[in-house]
Amino acid sequence: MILVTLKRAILVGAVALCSSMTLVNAHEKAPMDHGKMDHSKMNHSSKSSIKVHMAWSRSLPPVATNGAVYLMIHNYSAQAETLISASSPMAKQVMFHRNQSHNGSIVMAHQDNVVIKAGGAVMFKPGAQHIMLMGLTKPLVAGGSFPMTLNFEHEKSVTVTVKVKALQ
Ligand SMILES: [Cu+2]
Repeated sequence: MILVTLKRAILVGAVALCSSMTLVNAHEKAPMDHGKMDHSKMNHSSKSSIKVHMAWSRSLPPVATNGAVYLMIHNYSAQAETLISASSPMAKQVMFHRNQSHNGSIVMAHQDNVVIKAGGAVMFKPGAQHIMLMGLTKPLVAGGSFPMTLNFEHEKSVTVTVKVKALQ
């Protein structure tokens, strides 16, 4: 399972905090043992947290011009988060789509953004909400993978590895 979190960003913050603490304690005889600091508690006190996992894409014939990415976004923060854009070297443009019924047929409707409720999650899955790779730059080959960056309104961007799976 792919689990990409904002741990790195949180870690940077924690390191910065440790550095300032080191400065504060520099003149004391017994400097604080940073190894004993509970960094997990600091993570939980973080204002917001976005986790993206299970990112995958379906392999397609080389003639395919567009593809789709499916994944799940969890919002562990106390405020709603909005996914505002996404990008990947795999496509010229990345869009958010929702399948809608229109005059008796299913069409893909473009979404400018996707809101993830506080404490909620949004799932992009086949036949429903999905992330569209418009203008593939390379074929989607089973067994391969590629990066995708998700940009949020409040949180820092999250880059996930998308695994390409064969159609079953
Ligand atoms: Cu689509």
